Amino acid sequence: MPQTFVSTDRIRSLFTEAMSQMYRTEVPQYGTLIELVADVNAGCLERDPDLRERLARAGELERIDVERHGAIRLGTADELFTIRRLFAVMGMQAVGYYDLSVAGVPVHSTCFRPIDETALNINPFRVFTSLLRLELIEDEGLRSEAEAILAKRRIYTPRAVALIERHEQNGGLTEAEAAEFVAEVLETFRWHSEATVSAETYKRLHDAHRLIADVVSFKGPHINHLTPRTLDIDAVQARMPERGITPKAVIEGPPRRHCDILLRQTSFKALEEAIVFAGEAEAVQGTHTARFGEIEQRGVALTAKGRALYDRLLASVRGEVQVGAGGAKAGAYDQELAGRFKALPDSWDELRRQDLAFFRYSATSEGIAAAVNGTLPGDPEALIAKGHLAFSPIVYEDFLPVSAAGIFQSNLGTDQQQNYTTRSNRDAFEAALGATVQDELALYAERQAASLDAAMETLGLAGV
Ligand code: OOG
Ligand code: NI
Repeated sequence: MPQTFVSTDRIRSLFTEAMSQMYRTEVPQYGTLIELVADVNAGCLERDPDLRERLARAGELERIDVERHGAIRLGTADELFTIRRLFAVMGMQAVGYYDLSVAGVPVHSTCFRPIDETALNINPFRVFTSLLRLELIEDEGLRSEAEAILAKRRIYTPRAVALIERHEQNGGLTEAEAAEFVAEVLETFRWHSEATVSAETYKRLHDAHRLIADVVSFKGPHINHLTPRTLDIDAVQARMPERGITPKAVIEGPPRRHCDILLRQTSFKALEEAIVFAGEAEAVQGTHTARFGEIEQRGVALTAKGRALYDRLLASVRGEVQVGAGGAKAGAYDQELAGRFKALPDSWDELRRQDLAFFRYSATSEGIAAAVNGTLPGDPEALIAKGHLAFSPIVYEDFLPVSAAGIFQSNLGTDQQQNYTTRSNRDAFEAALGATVQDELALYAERQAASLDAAMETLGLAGV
């Protein structure tokens, strides 16, 4: 009898739900953040019936509070190689290369996410996945010690690996296998309060870089945050303290605008958690700071041209105002950001005309009716002007390296912004991954082109 496989989208949704449940139990403050986000989202929808209507039509209302991303940090090339195969079971592929050494964080990263539009609409859950770069540790003795510790651990259960292989061989998993797979992979992302190293080793790793201690000292790559979507990130940021949550000093990314672009995100500071060190006859207590909660608000994906303008404006703001430790100058930073970003057009039509952002085109019902009665002009601009062709923003599905660095920094105990010179090593990352990472801009460009082709065909203008 042929087996029936469940869709990769379904497995990804089961996984998202299981991770959310697990993380809320592990980090109660995250549950508080989720409640605040739900309250703010509900308020937004009440005040803005148009927004509610738009989200309802897009089928987004029911899953507004479902998490949009999480993050893990891996220790070895083998771990990265296997995580690619693991995420493939859930329809997630590596998109983009992020070099975080620019921010003094010894990792490089990619984003595992679904790529086609249908899958993104069903559940866009992504995992920002970093690989530790031990070659950036200067102390050779410490480097080889860390390598030896990492070489000994096994972060995937044997059953998870067997199910990954089954997926690869059979081309899918059955419902029962999918449920088992999700339960097994949860073990990889679970928090372990028992360190695998002694207090003394932990201290040396920690002194080299807090992040090195986080990756090397534990049994697995605990999920370090989850991130729901908010409809008003400024409101959530402002109201965190009401609920006893300390937000990072500034919201990362672009300022608040009428037409949202790229990604805005902010987090609450990582918690100090009790851990137990290994080795000694008596359990030695300590603390570790790694896990936090984050929120995100996404806007339109920018073209290479739009992105270059974004990068230039952001760099000019950061050159002018540096947010200090403890959040000094946060207000001045926000003001400068809002001011300088006036140089980036804030209307959908301008963003489109100036080729700054990606859009999804569709034939309007008026256009379809007009096409029945005669031939339409072949020029998209003319079609838009006549109301025959409509366009809507394509959502940015990826991450921003400067923002990611800010999130990392804040959760390594400081809000201080630092800028280092780049030492990127994409080839080594892809060699470890066992695949090339996909180019996010090419993915958006393809979706825009495909939507325009389809719309033109619907209007009887194929091949024009
Ligand atoms: C990942 C930080 C990056 C984001 O949203 O930009 C990130 C980490 O701290 O491991 O998640
Ligand atoms: Ni994040």
